[in-house]
Amino acid sequence: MSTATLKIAILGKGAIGSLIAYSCHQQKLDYQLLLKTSIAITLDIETINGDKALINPHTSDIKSASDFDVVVLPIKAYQVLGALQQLSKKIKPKHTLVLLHNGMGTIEQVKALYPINPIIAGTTSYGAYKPTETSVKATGLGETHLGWITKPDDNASLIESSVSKLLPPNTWHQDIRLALWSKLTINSVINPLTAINDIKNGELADKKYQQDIQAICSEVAQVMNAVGYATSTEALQQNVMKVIKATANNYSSMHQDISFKRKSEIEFINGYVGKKSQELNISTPKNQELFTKIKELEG
Ligand code: KPL
Repeated sequence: MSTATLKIAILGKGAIGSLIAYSCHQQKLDYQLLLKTSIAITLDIETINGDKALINPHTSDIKSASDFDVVVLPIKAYQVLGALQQLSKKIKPKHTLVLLHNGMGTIEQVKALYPINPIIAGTTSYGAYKPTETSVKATGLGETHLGWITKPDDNASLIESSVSKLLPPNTWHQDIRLALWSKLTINSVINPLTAINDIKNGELADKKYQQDIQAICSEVAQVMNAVGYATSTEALQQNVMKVIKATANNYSSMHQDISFKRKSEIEFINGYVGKKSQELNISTPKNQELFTKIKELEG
């Protein structure tokens, strides 16, 4: 394994997966896109600066992927397990798995399937959407938080430098779970409230939503404290309000999922808060209420 030969596989051609493919293309990295079928595709990318590019990534059928060192999973949380099962014949214990999605709960699933593999978990605030099947428009230059869940004995820094090229700038965390909880709180508030009220993120700054926001943050703070992360309702709320302002013009991913009648990530967001709270005997009725409402909207 050397930097020049580190082979990257990217699962799917979702918005973030396509941005990663573009990043690999620009930096001339050795990469392939793993798709359900290995059809030739041209991805039409528009960056945040308005630059446009057409790229023809090397694609492989997920079941007959060429060799790789690192597989990046920029897919929805509920797709992770199924995708890894489909890839199971190709995944060897030395392969690094990179989880990159909203919500929590997949680390436990992946560790159960691949107890030996190096695993990186991450969260990114890059924004992008797909106006068509093969076009991607970046809506925000974000930052990426990454950390090892299972660190390999060898080559960790080589893998880190390679993964750091995908969606820079990056912060590597000793304990990525804290960063994941922080993002989970943001998503527990913004995603269901924007979807239920059919609004853009920025509208959540209105006075009428503050009681709900406080209730969600208070429940998440109790769960976080119980799992060992000292925080307060106020600290979480302040952070959520910052993101509401920074992403004021966006429709959240859950708003988009519900509007386009797609499955949402609610089970891995407010559902995860609910699951953890049950294990810890903490009551989280607001998160439960939002979970139920989104499930009804999913139909
Ligand atoms: O991650 C997001 C999402 O929409 O899923 C936020 C941060 C809420 C931005 O819209």
